[in-house]
Amino acid sequence: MGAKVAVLMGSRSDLPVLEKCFETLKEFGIEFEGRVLSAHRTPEEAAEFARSAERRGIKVFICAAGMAAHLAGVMASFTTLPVIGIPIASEPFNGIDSLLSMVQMPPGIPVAVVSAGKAGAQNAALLAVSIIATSDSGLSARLKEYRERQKAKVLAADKELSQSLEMK
Ligand code: RP5
Repeated sequence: MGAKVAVLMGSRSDLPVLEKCFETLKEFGIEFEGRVLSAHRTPEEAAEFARSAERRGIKVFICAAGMAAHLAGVMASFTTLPVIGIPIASEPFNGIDSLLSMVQMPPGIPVAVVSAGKAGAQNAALLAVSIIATSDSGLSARLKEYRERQKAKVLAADKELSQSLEMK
């Protein structure tokens, strides 16, 4: 079939943050490709990747980057595919720099920015699943089941806490 989601990171140092993203895409059986491509250090390669993505069957981009985090915006400038940005925390501003870079796209070229860091990595994968599920009813059903399992866990924790407090 080929990859449907492109997961890009600005540096190899971003990889540990993306574990949950890969795990979540695998959980839903979504084929993906992962690349280290930098908007600043490898601009030609990044542009070529973005330009060729649609004809290679990619449906969604996920771009993680820190510091002057331009990767998501640069990818979005070369493709009309949806682009999701994950702000990565890095020195010296702890991710505020990457967050502000990503949420300040000028009008006309959108980037959907998720939570910073590991929570964002998971949410980016789930958002990519949601986008692909708009034309895949089986995937949509699996996403609804995922939500139900999540709900059941919270309700179980709530019940357990209530019971333990009653015993005191
Ligand atoms: C960004 O600069 C990367 O996305 C990374 O988060 C940050 C630091 O990169 P390294 O110096 O660790 O390669 O481009």
